[in-house]
Amino acid sequence: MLKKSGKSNATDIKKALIMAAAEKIYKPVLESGVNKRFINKRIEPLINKVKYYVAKNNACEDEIVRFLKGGLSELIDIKPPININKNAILQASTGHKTSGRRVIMFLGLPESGKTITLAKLATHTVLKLNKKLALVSIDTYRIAATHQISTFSDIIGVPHEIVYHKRDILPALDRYKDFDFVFIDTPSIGFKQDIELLNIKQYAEILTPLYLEIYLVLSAVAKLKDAVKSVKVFTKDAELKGLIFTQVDNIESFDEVFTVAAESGLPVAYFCNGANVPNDIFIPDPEFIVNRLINDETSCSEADSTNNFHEIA
Ligand SMILES: Nc1nc2c(ncn2[C@@H]2O[C@H](COP(=O)(O)OP(=O)(O)O)[C@@H](O)[C@H]2O)c(=O)[nH]1
Ligand SMILES: [Mg+2]
Repeated sequence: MLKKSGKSNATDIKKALIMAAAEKIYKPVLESGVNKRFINKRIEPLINKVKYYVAKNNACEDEIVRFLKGGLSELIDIKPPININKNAILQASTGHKTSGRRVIMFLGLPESGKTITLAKLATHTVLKLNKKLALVSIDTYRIAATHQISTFSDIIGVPHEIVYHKRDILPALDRYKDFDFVFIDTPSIGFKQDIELLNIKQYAEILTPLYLEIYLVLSAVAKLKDAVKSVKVFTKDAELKGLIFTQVDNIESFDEVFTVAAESGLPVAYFCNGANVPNDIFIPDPEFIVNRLINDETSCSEADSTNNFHEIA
């Protein structure tokens, strides 16, 4: 057998080192829980491209790492309905106008953080962006829920309505037709509560002509299986605009967040990182999610992510 020259040995070692660096990035993705179909369709082509570049000997480690991170970031779409970042203050004060009233509904499993998220977003919208907003709750299952929404409306000084019957929802919204936003809080629904799911679906259907925007609120601490299932269940009953992940302050790994966002193809609107209203909400950056998924220690912090500006969708 021919002995390898010193030069080709060095090249092989370099290639192996580059592949090891690449593997450090894509391995957590393969192990994140994303399904096989998604891996075959979206992840394998990225890995194959990396292998090709390395085999052709025309890439260095930095380039490969950047390429992979960029490719993974592209799998996450970020689209907040309302820009709550710093620059938004500027937008509001220069009279940036949205086109007509927008109706936004928050759906999700029990305790996923719907009401708290609505409260955070409402506070930013009213106090930071100076928008006219009303709150409507169709969560009439629990007395505490109606109390929660009325107390909160009083705090930020916005009108609110509790709607008990489907026939009352359009007249209620009509009272706020010259408003910029109406946020709708909904009852917590489990997977198996078919009647309640149907009820929400019927509300959504009534509100479809008003270009209802529905966001699914998911707890990042939920089991992956449950999160995937709730996306499935809720997309069956309503057309979702995007996802909001709460409790990201309570997770170490971003496996679930990445998997649910990438696999569903639904845009991520916000991350919530605490129960503090209104501060614990921010618009994440796709790179922030990827860096937390692969545990990159040099990755950007939440603060960096918060500073990244995203246009209003
Ligand atoms: N640590 C943490 N707790 C949160 C977050 N969002 C909501 N919570 C808590 O989760 C619980 C349920 O929130 P709530 O908005 O009432 O949930 P809902 O049933 O979906 O309306 C409350 O105790 C909140 O304080 C978050 O981002 N981080
Ligand atoms: Mg609630």
